[in-house]
Amino acid sequence: MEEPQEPCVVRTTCPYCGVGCGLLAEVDPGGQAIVRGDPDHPANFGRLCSKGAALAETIGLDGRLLHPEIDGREAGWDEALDLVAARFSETIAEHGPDSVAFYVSGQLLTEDYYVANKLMKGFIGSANIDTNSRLCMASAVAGHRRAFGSDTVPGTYRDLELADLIVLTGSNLAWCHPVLYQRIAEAKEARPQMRVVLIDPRRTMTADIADMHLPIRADGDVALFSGLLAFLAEHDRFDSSYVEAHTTGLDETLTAARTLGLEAIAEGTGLSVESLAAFYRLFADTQKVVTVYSQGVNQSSLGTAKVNAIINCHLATGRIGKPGMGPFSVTGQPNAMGGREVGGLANALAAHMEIENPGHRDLVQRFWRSPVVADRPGLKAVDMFRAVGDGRIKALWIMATNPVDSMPEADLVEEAIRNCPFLVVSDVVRETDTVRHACVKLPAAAWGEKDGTTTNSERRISRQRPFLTAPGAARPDWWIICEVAKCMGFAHAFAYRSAAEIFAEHAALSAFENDGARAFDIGALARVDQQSFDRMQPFQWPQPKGGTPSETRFFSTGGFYTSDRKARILPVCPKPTLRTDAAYPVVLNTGRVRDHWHTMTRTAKSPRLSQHLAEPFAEIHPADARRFGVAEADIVRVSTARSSILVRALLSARQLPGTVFVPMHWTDQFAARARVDTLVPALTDRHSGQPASKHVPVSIERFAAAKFGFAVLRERPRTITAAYWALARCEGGWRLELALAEGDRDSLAFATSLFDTASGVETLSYHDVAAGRHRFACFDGDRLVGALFLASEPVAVSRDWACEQLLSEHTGQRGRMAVIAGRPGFGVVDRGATVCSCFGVGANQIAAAVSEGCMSVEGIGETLGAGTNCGSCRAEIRTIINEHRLQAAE
Ligand SMILES: Nc1nc2c(c(=O)[nH]1)N[C@H]1C(S)=C(S)[C@@H](COP(=O)(O)OP(=O)(O)OC[C@H]3O[C@@H](n4cnc5c(=O)[nH]c(N)nc54)[C@H](O)[C@@H]3O)O[C@H]1N2
Ligand SMILES: Nc1nc2c(c(=O)[nH]1)N[C@H]1C(S)=C(S)[C@@H](COP(=O)(O)OP(=O)(O)OC[C@H]3O[C@@H](n4cnc5c(=O)[nH]c(N)nc54)[C@H](O)[C@@H]3O)O[C@H]1N2
Ligand code: SF4
Ligand SMILES: [Mo]
Repeated sequence: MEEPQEPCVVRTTCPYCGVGCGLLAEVDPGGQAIVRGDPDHPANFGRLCSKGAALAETIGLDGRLLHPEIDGREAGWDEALDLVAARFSETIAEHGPDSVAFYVSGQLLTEDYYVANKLMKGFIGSANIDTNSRLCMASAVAGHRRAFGSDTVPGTYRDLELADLIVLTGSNLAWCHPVLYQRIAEAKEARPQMRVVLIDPRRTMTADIADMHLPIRADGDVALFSGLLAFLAEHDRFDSSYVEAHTTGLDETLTAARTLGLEAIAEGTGLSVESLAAFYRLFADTQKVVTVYSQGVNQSSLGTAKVNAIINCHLATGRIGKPGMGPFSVTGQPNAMGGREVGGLANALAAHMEIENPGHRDLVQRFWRSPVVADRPGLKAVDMFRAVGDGRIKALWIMATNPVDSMPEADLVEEAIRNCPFLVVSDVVRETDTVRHACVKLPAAAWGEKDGTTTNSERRISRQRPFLTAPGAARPDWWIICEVAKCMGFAHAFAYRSAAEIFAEHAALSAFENDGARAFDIGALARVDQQSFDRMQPFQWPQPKGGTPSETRFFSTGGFYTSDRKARILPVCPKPTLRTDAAYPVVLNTGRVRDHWHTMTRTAKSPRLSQHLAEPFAEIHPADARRFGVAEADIVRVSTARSSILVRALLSARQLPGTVFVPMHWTDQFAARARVDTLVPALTDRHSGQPASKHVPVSIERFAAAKFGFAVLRERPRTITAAYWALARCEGGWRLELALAEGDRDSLAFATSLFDTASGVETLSYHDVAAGRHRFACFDGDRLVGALFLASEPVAVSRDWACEQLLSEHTGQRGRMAVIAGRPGFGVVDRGATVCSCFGVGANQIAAAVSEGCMSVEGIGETLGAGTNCGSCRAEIRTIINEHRLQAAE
């Protein structure tokens, strides 16, 4: 398991998604960070996606929280730690352990997570520690535990390459797990007989590799997979010896599933009887099937039922834990899985043990030598913030998550933490919608500076290693937590000197009195010291004492972690809870875009990543747009009774009629009013407590903009007084999309408020009053300070070209007037919206190459370079080629 490192090049792991790609990171002699894919890492074998490839652009210190702050003033660590410990201790002394809480994150490293959980459950004595994984993986965890008796992902990434059929349901793999998508795409190219089915209400970019796309109605999955179980029975596809030996519950489950006829399933899913039958036949006739699922499954009030409906089909056919077969929950965050291992959820203990189990509590307490162990589950995220809101929780510590933007009922969450008597936030960024409310801000070390481990979707534990020094007073999260624990009087149990020592303890606990009773066992690492920790190679669990590293799968021959060692096939109820009505007739679906990560605290630092989709939007089917009087590029208001947001309308036939899609990413830091979670009610799954973030009844209406605008600016504007705005970084400065409401300032006043027109700045302007067009450009010598284009209709100026003007020299009147003209000069091509972030290739360039006869993704790669680095844009390139073909055929 040991291998020497190349000098100066550090082997580490990507801090974004749960694929867990290995990276090679270094700082070149000029001080520039360089990040590449690690060719030897078994998750990616050198591949990267656009986000991983742009990591070096996101590690700058602008916006970093560099020192502890108390009530807005800079403080030393001693003062900050003493205060946090004192306020938590006082609150506990006065109101009991359940009056305090931690809200943590799948973006913590395992070692950070382990000590946070140990402090809360074993020393404070409450289980009020929950994590943003509640919004992400909780339904998968609950489904696994119900079916397998443990939270165990049976398969491996290799299964995705070995399968003959991959069913992707509720997963936009092309954008959210791009390297897994690339691995499947390559496997399919090598073995064209491999089939891919995509089940998603939207025709996402993932459809590019799908042989069949089933545009399922919101929450139709339970009915779909129940129908599949009945079909498999009818066509005699069950593996009766597996079912007999290793499962219980098939008969009842089948009886329940059979109550639904194909017609009713068609009704519940919105799919035709023919396409249902085609999918069922394909599944029935293919032995090697992997069903991959993600947030379209988990984030639902039926999330756990969906997970069990999927697992039922795999158990009944014995297609589990064998090469190329199994249900496969892909994790979102880099360490979602590690958090589950340490028991970071409020209803778990540590090392996959159960809080309700007295034997487990006793074991953990003896191992920790702790005064208490929480003896009942704590509050899950939604309930936790409610308890903050009504004053039951009086001291809250948030680490590595931004709940003011990512929790449902986000305005209530903000209100709750604003009024919380004592709020501590550990973050790497100084100003987020959450950090701004903290009494105490604690500066955490960021990716590149941190040392520890993460576990990816295939149970592979990899090292994150530092290659940069932590700036200012920033410290690793584990250190911060341990120092607070020491100040609270628990020094003996938190005296770790390194992440390696914490990891060794975590490994030892996983093996402690285990003897095969618990799936999670990494006892082989229990004696890891600093040297072997530093050399640790990525490995999959389990890795019990004495084991040698190998590829591991679970359950091919049973061995479940239930009392009788059998899996549970479980009846599921397909009744959707979603109700649209006349006032809120459209289903809002939320999720991710290719080049942004969650609340954009890191990806928004990269100009490259900010160009792909530079403002918040609602994807609307053209028929709905007609129905609601919305035109392309209008601003639309999306509303519930609770709140409303303003976003750009993108008309798209990829959207199912009656639904809109809005990304989760835009916050108050980057847009006027686009926090989509202010619309989402806190409706949760009854087993998992996971909120239904994908299905919200809403209304949409056109926002009557008095003026539309676009601006480029060298400096970030201090205030923007427009009803709609969205800021994004570009090379050389910022780009700003705008819409002014009737009654907002007039054009000139608005332009003046936007630019810092210090003395010496020359302003050119152009006005066509009749047409309602106004343009302003401010120059400082030869350099553009900013340009603003206002019009009565959506501004048609080339964004890409306008951004470039910030970098160009503008000599003479002619050069400056070209900016005011708002378009490239003669002979200069407008590249159009960025498609390939790596090489900055735009849609217009690709379309031009296609018109010149370049009809393949490879051809575009050869001509323009696009798609040849990380490959994340290959599906979009293919779409442009196909659209061109269609147009040519019309
Ligand atoms: N670029 C990027 N990648 C990321 C992230 C990111 O922020 N940006 N975040 C990471 C994290 S933490 C996570 S959890 C993952 C999430 O990864 P995914 O789950 O793949 O991403 P989402 O966009 O949230 O949702 C997936 C799809 O579910 C579909 N869906 C909605 N409702 C239903 C339904 O009822 N049934 C079915 N079958 N489908 C439905 C949506 O239309 C959407 O296309 O991504 C990870 N990777
Ligand atoms: N409507 C809707 N809502 C959703 C979702 C959805 O699909 N739709 N998805 C949900 C899902 S799956 C998820 S995972 C969540 C994600 O939501 P969040 O976790 O709230 O989003 P992030 O932007 O990843 O927040 C991470 C924070 O941690 C900080 N940070 C980064 N690294 C470190 C570190 O090393 N230490 C510390 N202390 N801080 C650090 C970042 O600056 C940032 O402020 O959103 C959920 N909310
Ligand atoms: S797929 Fe992309 S975001 Fe995910 S781990 Fe790999 S490089 Fe990072
Ligand atoms: Mo997630």
